[in-house]
Amino acid sequence: MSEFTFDVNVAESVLDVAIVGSGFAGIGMAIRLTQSGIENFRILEQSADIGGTWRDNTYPGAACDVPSHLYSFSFAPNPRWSRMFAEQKEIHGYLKDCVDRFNLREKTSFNTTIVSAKFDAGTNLWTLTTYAGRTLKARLVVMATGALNRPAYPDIPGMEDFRGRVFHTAEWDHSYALEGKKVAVIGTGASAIQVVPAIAPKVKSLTLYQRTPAWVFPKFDRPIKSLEQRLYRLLPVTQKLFRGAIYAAGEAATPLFLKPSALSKMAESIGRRHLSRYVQDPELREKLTPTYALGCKRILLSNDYYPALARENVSVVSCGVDKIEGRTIYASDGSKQVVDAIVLATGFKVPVASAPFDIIGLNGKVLQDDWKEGAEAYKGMTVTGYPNMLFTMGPNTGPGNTSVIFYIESQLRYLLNYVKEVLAFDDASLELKQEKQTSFNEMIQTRMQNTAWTSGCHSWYLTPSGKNTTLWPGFSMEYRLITRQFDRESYVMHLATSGTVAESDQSLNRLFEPALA
Ligand code: N01
Repeated sequence: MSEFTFDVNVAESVLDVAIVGSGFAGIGMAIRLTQSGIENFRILEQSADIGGTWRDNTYPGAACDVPSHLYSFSFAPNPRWSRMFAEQKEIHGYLKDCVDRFNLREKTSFNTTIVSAKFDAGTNLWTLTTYAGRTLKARLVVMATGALNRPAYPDIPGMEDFRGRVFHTAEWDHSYALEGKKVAVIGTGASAIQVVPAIAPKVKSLTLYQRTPAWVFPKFDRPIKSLEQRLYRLLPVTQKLFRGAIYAAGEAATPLFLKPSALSKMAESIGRRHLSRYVQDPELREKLTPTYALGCKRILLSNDYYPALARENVSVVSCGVDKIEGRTIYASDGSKQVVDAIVLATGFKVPVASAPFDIIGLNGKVLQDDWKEGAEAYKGMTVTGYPNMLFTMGPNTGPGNTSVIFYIESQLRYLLNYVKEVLAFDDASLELKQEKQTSFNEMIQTRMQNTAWTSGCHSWYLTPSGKNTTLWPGFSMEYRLITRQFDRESYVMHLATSGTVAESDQSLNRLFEPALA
């Protein structure tokens, strides 16, 4: 399939909205635009299929650690979830269903990798350039490129010359059979705790390289019975109520992250009990006991991770890897291990630390430069100097304790109103006032102080200088409330033909009578 699978004339005309990426955020935005009667948009997807992280992460055991009723769109509920915590295939299937249900496939250009976006203040248009060198113009761009989609490879001397197979969890090599093999897994994050139990029974031996142990809690997973599914289908309000209850439980846990406290100490004891229930060996138990505050790194849910580590064919090396020679891994504690394959469960390059491609805004401003010391945006969605460039899952909008879909939906509402304001004119752009971005980020970083996330551990939430540019430092409901209304007064409107429009004309909103509540 080639780039621009849509009519070439469309490529030559101007899109109202270009959506980059077809994961949850991109699909959600497309659905919201469709429901609002805005049809002149396209989704630009670099791969041959939709789905983002749920297309890419196919490693054995891949599943969601947020309950499915909450990890799905409130405006596209799925009464057929087969488990409380769905597996990757089912979530990918759900997204494909959404695409079909809202006829989005014909609006998607596959194999279309955007490599740059440049704003022209003379026309108020963005020009997007693809990897193949083609261009298209759009009035607004919605960046839905995902938070965690670029695998991070560890810089281990000798890894490139490893004489076995090595692959990242996000790029699983399904052609390679692990059965009977000696396997090393590097990393102990959310991906590792899923893949280790899935492969441990098949492999000859598994050595887990753990730099930092994780806090692991019980996962209340179970199959959802057909009777329950029928109830959700026939009486959708029951699923809504259940979703609400799951949301409320997650929200109630927010104080655990905002400040290490007596409550977090109590919660830590649940984690320690979970560990001692499955791991009898005191030496192994000690290795697996975290020494940093609960919540500093992502809290993980699993019922089979600790039992897998207690297996005879599994061993835990509690340090990093120094070097690899031939098929031998040398750990920093001096131990060595000969293996056939290495699984890198080493996480992702966090994109909010840099723009995913060249984004050039007003007066030649380059977003990568602006974000060199850590990304920042206003409400995680707009950035001064980059009018009509809209971010989903941008800086400081990641959840520490609830579903990312809740944050995405908050953003879709806000961004939809932004889009309507711009499209009410023929050639308008909305530029964020600098003081809004500055004061918003000062507030974020002030609130970030003394939270569990900045209490002293190494995590992908933080930039190398220790600034948290990824998470929202409060209750998710607060985020919902500040994104509920589009604050037009935070922006200055420029018309390409006649200059600046300082004040908002609220009546323009009526041009787009929302089809949604
Ligand atoms: O990655 P991570 P992940 N030598 O960055 C270790 C989402 N997700 O893919 O902790 C040795 O958490 C590193 O060690 P340390 C979710 O948001 C969601 O597991 O830095 N080790 C760490 O243990 C999650 O948070 C689901 O000391 C090295 C690990 O690699 C995010 O993705 C499922 C190393 C990386 O852990 C990332 O999770 C899976 C080195 N050189 C993922 N370099 C859901 O269920 C790194 N490490 C929704």
